[in-house]
Amino acid sequence: MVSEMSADVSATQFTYTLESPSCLTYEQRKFYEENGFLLVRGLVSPEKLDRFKERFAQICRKEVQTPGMTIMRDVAIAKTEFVPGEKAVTKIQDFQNDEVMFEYCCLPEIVKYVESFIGPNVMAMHTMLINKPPDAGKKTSRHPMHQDLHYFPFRPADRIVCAWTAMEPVNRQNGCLVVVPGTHKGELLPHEYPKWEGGVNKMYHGIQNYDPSQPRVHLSMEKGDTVFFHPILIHGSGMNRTDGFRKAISCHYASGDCHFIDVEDTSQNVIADEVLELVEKRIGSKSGIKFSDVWKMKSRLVKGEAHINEL
Ligand SMILES: O=C(O)CCC(=O)C(=O)O
Repeated sequence: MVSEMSADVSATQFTYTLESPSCLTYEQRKFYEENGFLLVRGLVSPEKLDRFKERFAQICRKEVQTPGMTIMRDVAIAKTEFVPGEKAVTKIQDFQNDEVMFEYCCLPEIVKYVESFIGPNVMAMHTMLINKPPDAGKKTSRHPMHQDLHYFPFRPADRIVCAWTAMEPVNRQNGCLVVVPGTHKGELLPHEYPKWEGGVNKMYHGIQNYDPSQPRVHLSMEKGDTVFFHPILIHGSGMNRTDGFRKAISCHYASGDCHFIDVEDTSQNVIADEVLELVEKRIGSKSGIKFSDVWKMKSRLVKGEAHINEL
C-alpha cells in the first residue's frame, strides 16, 4: 500500500521533466520542476565556444553569408556613426543554416539535457548569439523582463526549453541573465515595448505592468556554464556596465511532437504582426506567409523525428 502510494505521488510530481530519456539527477529534476530553470556548470568546453566566437567574428566581417540569418544592431549603436565589424552587432539570430554555428544545437552534452525536458524528438526552433554591447549610456543594453513563449506559435509550452551558454564570465557587471524562479508555473502574460527613455531594441518586448518586487535571481556564470529554462519563466538581463561585449549562445528547442497554434486572437498577435511586417519588407511583397510558416523556416531537426511541420 505504502509503495503504491509513493509511486502515485512520484508519477504526478513531475510536469516539466520526463522520466525517460533523462540524464537529470533527482535533485536536478526537483529543482527544475520548482524553479523553471537549471544551471549546469562547465557543460561546454572553452575550445568549442571559441570556435563559435570565431565564426561569429567572420559573420560580422561578412566573410561568410548564411541564408535566413538576421544580424541585429543595438538601437543606440545603430544611430551613431559607422561602427565596424562585430562591435556594431548586438545579436545574430536564426543561424540554423550555418553549419559551424549549428554544431552548438547538436552538442551531445546539451542535447542529453534537452531530451530530459522535451523527449527524444528534438527540433532547434530559435537560435541566437547575443553580443551584449557596453552600454552607450542610454541603458539600451538591458533586456526587459519577458517570457519567451510570447514569441512562439507552438505548444505545448512544457515541451519547449532554452539552452543558454555563457561564452565568457557573465555577472551583474556585464549584464547576466536575471530570472524569477517559479514563474514557469504561471500563464503567458501580455507583452509590449517598455517605455524606456533611451529607446528599446527591436523585438525586445517586456511584460506589461511588470511587478519588479517579485524575488529574482541573478545568474552569474563562467564560460561554458549552461542554463536550461522553461519558456514561461520570466527572465531578462541587465545593463552591460563594462567595456567588453558579453557573449552568450542559445537555442530554443521544441519537441518534434509539438504543434503550431493560431495566435490571431491572443496577446501574441502583436509580435506576429511585427514579425510578418519585417518578413514582408524583406521579401518585398504581400506573400500571404503565415506566422507559423516563418517558424517552420527557422526550425531544423536535431535528433529523432519531426511531426511539427506536418500540415
Ligand atoms: O542574453 C540576454 O541578454 C537575454 C536573452 C534573452 O532573454 C532573449 O533573447 O530572450
